[in-house]
Amino acid sequence: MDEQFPREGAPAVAYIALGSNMGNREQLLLSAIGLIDAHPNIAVTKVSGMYETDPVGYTDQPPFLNMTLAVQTTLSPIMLLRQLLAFEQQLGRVRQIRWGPRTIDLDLLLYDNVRMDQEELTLPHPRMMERSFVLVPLNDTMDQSHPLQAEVGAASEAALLDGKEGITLWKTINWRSASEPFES
Ligand code: X6L
Ligand code: MG
Ligand code: MG
Repeated sequence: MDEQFPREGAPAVAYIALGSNMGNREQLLLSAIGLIDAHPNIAVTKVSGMYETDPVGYTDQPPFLNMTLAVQTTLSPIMLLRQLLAFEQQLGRVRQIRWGPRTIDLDLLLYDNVRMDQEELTLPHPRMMERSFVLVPLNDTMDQSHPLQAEVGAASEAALLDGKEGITLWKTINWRSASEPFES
């Protein structure tokens, strides 16, 4: 089987979290969206707002811009993950300190209703429900019909309301895909 085209039938819907806190953060996020959408087997269907967020984990670093995308893809979860890591490399990511500053971070959050726990990839992302900088943008892009939508919506509302999470809307962007989403 061709590794690049492992699926039959309708494309999967996946959600990807983006983060940057080095260099021209906004341009890096826009370049990442461009690379992702230009891939022949991935189409960006929704783009969240861009949020400026206080760093968590390792807090002595500059603020992040975070956002999320909804995509359609015919790649398998593992092939999508590997492609995201390749895009990080193309955008100059150098892994230095754990949880330290990065030009671009691309995390696979959800892939259809797939649950898996492998060394290379765990789905859903095991820590997404604890991270407001993921949940707030994710809520912008998640379908009403998604099984996690209510939970993500409530957590995101709480995070924005109490204001202690250090998340502010930076800007909203209009995304017009260069390619049509796949037929479904
Ligand atoms: C205790 C221990 C509490 C560790 C939190 C949380 C560690 C998140 C790592 C943690 C802990 C992470 C981003 C970030 C990072 C980002 C913002 C991580 C990995 N990435 N902060 N910190 N946005 N705002 O994308 O997510 S490092
Ligand atoms: Mg991350
Ligand atoms: Mg990552």
